[in-house]
Amino acid sequence: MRDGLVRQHHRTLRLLGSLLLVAVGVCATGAAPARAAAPTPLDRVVPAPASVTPGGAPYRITRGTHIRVDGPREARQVAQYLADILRPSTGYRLPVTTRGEGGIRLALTRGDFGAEGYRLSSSPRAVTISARTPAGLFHGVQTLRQLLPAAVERDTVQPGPWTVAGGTVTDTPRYGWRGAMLDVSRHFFTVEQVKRYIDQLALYKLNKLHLHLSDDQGWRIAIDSWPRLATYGGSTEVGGGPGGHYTKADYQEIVRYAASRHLEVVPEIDMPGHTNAALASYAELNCDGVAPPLYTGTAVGFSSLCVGKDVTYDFVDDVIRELAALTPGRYLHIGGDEAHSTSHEDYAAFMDRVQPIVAKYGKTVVGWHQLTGAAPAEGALAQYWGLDRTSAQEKARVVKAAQNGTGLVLSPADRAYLDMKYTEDTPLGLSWAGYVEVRRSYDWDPGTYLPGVPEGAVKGVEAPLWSETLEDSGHIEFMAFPRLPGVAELGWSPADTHDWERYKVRLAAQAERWNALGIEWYRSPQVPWGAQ
Ligand code: TNX
Repeated sequence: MRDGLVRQHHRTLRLLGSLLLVAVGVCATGAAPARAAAPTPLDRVVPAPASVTPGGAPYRITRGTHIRVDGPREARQVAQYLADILRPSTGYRLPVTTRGEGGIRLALTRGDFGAEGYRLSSSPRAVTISARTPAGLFHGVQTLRQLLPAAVERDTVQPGPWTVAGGTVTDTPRYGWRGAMLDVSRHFFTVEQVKRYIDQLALYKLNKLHLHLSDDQGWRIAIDSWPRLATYGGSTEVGGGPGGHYTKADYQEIVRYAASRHLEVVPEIDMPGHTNAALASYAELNCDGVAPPLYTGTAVGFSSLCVGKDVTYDFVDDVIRELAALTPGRYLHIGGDEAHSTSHEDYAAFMDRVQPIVAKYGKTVVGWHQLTGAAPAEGALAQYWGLDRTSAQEKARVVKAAQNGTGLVLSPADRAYLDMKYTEDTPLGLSWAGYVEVRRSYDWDPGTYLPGVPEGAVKGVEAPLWSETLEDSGHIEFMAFPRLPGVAELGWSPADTHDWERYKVRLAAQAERWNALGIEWYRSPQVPWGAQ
């Protein structure tokens, strides 16, 4: 009976060539499995959208669907990115066009969407994503992805149907800084591995990729004026493996790829501590003029640039100049944490000389929150990585700096550190900040986390992933999933959507997508995963 129907449609097709698109739509409808799953509800998205109005019949992607886009190259690139996701699994051509009615439409408009917001409306005729910027279109595309069945993420043809529930999502982020940090120093990760993580960050609407490019165990970026930093300082890693470094072309490839996913790269050169790799590469950077050996352990806080030597600032100037020239983004992170072998006076003096160098090369300083113990430059951001047990005095310094205009990025270690073990049984990760299960990493509010911090001082959140114990993409993913989407939601979603009971259900629904994408993840008992 169904075969007969299909044959009949095929005859119709041949007869009515000019109505090809319409006929294929009907044909696909007729051939759909009788018990097609209900489309994903519009609010089953992570991060939770700001506003959802369900209603009306769904939209279905068919063989005849086209992706219409008008506007600049960046907007067309978003359409192309969407096509690249949809084509392998649907098996449809999905041409990207500049005209035509219906279908999937990406439209740059003047609306009140903010710099990264969008509106997605879905009806039987069309799915339209409107935004003021290509970034907004891109985030809208991530929502569209999550509204389609998880099988859309596979790279072979899947049965469908490809239905999007009817209604409207209107969405805009709570914070402008929604970051993830990857430590490529303790273990080196290749450009391909970094790109894979970038794709995963994009799925949850993160917009900053902070790369921790140097530490005691390895210097990972080529600096022409100090070539041994990379060739020698980058030649090992924790455990004694071969390490590695990015050439300038590699780094630019990461920057370019991140930009194509609307993420800004924030490079970090950690100083004055965490610098053994540099000190080992150039004897003159040491106060005693003697280069220490390369370091492959995991202790912290034993190294320092020589604050009293002028050559130190020539070195910093060269590194920042070359790195700033490679970095189109606004920020440059100068680390500044755990400088335990630098006196307070030296630390403050060092930061007083280094911050103007960052400004000289057109960048804005970001530092770990110890920077608030010195004098943060005008406009600088401090990244808070304290935890519940951090001393009241240290917290007060951070709060005071925020009251005086220093912006904060929140990465509390006992909430947002993706390298903390979930439980004592977690095979990877560290536990100095305690165990951080999925609920703990999600269940806090960046807006009220540090009492006394003025409302506008919180610029956003970031999930750091330190790599002392992590060696490959599977390791990265196992620690990031499922906590990363929770931190992303804290950065994106309005505070009034925050609800663990509802979040855990939305989170559980993501697992099928991770499986389709081949992402490793931790099956936390706190989340109702169902059959996944
Ligand atoms: C603290 S957080 C560090 C890193 C370690 C990390 C391990 C911070 C600014 N410093 O050097 O890798 O803990 O969790």
